[in-house]
Amino acid sequence: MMDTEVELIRKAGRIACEAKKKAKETVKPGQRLLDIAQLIESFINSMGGQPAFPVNISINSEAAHYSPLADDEKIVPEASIVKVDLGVSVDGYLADTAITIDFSGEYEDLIKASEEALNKAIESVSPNIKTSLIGNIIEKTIKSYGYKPIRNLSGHSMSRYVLHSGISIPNVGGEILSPTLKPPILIAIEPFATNGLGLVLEGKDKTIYSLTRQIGKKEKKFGEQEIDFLVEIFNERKNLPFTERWYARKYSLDFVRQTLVKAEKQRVVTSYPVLIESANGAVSQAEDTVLILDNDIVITTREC
Ligand SMILES: [Co+2]
Repeated sequence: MMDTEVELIRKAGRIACEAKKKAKETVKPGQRLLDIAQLIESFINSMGGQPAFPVNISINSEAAHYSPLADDEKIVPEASIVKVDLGVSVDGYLADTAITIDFSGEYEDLIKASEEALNKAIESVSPNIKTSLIGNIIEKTIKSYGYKPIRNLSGHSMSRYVLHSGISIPNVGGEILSPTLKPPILIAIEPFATNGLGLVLEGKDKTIYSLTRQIGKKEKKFGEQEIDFLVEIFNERKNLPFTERWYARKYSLDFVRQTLVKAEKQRVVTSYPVLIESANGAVSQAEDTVLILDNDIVITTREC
């Protein structure tokens, strides 16, 4: 990996680290989710990055993949547990990080469980480590608190413009054919802990999308304005996730929604339904991005 690439990866990490601080200050009961997401995303832009994906604000038993809609009126509930998961892209070089905030006074330990699991997992990372070893450590740590790791959510390797580039970092042990993390590699480790069953299911809401392929000027089955819209998304995002919010000013919200439904039917777009703990358990999440080089390990989202 070239020094210039390492620099851009670290810059993305630094911005994500600052954005996480901002999130901690901003998220409060009574605040609109829409305002929080917009504030964090604008902050990322103002620092010279772009959101790697729409800011996720997942509440209570929602584990992941809820980003406010363009006309969202939801507010952060009193006595809730809130996960903010955010990502930064600097010229396609990525950082991914998340925090959990408790407003109930009940879930301090649940948060500690995922945070300690993350810290221990990070300490264990070395070049060529097996991913199953990381999963083992996460599972053990979360169980030592009396909670369950969410077994069907995992961390992931990342490459330029690709948020999930092929290798999963499990939150449980026991995987037999486990890949090794051969440097140079960029990974996100993201333990989720719950007092529920340790399994997420897809909910009804869909708020996050990505393109499945490059869009050309002469797509069949789409009208002129639809093509302009999809090409614009491709130029800005490549295959990185996006939200209707980012386009609902230039185009009408109805047009954006209709086109996304149509594009999903044509398999030009894929969506990520909100993920909810199967027993409606409370969920905590901690996440950082780690760059594994031959002779250095950098926790990019803690460099601020
Ligand atoms: Co992630």
